[in-house]
Amino acid sequence: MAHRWTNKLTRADVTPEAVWLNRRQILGGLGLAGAGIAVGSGATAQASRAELEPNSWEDITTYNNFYEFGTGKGDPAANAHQMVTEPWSIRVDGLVDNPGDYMLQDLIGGLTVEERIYRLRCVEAWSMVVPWNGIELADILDRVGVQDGARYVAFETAVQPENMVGVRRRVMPFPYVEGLRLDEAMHPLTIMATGIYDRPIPNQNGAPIRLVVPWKYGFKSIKSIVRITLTEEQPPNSWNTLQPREYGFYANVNPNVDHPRWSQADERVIGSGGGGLLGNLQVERRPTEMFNGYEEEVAGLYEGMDLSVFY
Ligand SMILES: Nc1nc2c(c(=O)[nH]1)N[C@H]1C(S)=C(S)[C@@H](COP(=O)(O)O)O[C@H]1N2
Ligand SMILES: [Mo]
Repeated sequence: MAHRWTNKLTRADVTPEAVWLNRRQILGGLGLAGAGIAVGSGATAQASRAELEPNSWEDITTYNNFYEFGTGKGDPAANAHQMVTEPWSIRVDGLVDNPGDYMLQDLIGGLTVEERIYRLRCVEAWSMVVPWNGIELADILDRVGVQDGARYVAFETAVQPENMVGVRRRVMPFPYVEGLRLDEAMHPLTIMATGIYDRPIPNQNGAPIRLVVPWKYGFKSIKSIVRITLTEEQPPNSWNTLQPREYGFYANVNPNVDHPRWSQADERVIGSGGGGLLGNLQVERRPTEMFNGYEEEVAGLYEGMDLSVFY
């Protein structure tokens, strides 16, 4: 890769999880206990914000969208343990030099796993901050060899009807599919996550491997991927196919373009314990940022596109 990306959010932006991170050490500006964990100089300043906007392991793993397991926020945590994630193979096909059915480890083994602390902003106007562990998608694509003529990357989620109650109930068409333009897929912010909080990613969050594209609405970040296809034409994506008036292909986070049924100007912060309510959760609001706060890194990808319109 020409350049790797440097994190701006620190671990102090994430809910300190007792086992994993000692808040007093952060507040004291000290190092962290764990080997290989580095904390930037902004950590102390960020700590008070973290106390106002906590995101815990529990928030991240119990408030989910994963319609294969039902449409309720608690359904994935209740049902996703039924998904079989071992062995896991991923079909790589289309315009690649090395197509085939890869065992997961053969596809990602030896590639650099990094921690990426990203805000996840759902199109439903809530957000949380997640400390992912993952691999740059570009590293995987380089491994399989993208051919000239490929312009998009398509992704597909596993379908295990016997293990997925939402699939059996046909709550939407499955498999869930998504896609990125090749330059979006190759961007260093785009990762394939295999962990959270340095633990294997829980089933409800998309085990054993899912996409994370932090400047786009959460529905782009497709879970439990079993197929990656390099294409010349723009591939379909599930929510756009289902509701083209409401969900686009690009789906870049944009506070200035409202969803037809609600504002995107701000978002409810899961786990913030504020005065507002989201279902039975106490939440506060924060203003939504252009490209979810990653404008500096990604705006260049959309030069010449009219950002005041829905796409
Ligand atoms: N296969 C699949 N991937 C999916 C979804 C889904 O229903 N099925 N939901 C999407 C939506 S709308 C969001 S907001 C994120 C939620 O990720 P999380 O549960 O890890 O926070 O996953 C996305 N990926
Ligand atoms: Mo979402």
